Amino acid sequence: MKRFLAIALMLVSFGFFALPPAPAEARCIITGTYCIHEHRDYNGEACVWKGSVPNYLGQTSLNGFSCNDMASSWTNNGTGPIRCLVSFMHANYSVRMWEAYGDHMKSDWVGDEHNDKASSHQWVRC
Ligand SMILES: [Ca+2]
Repeated sequence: MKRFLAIALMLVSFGFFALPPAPAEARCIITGTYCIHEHRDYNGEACVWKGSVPNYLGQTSLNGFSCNDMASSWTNNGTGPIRCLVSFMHANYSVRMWEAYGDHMKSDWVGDEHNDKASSHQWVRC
């Protein structure tokens, strides 16, 4: 038993039983923000944005990441009458891809056609 405890303590100290990191979604709960996630299912790095962003390139989001041509899933936490959102393939709101509205305020996968392409988004009146 002592040997088992010693081994267990050693494994704990090496981080074998550490909890996995929280999914990126957990960071995307701030009211009034839009999050794009690097991978499917809200995983990987995330960019948290407030307001419309005409060009992700060279822009640092609220949490310090840049996410041009990186979005694979997204979460919209918008509120108020301008809580809906349109995502675009290119800068300056060019070529619509997906929309956040009504009950469709998050997506765990943008689809092959739209993966890693988002470059701007615009908040719109619902
Ligand atoms: Ca793009």
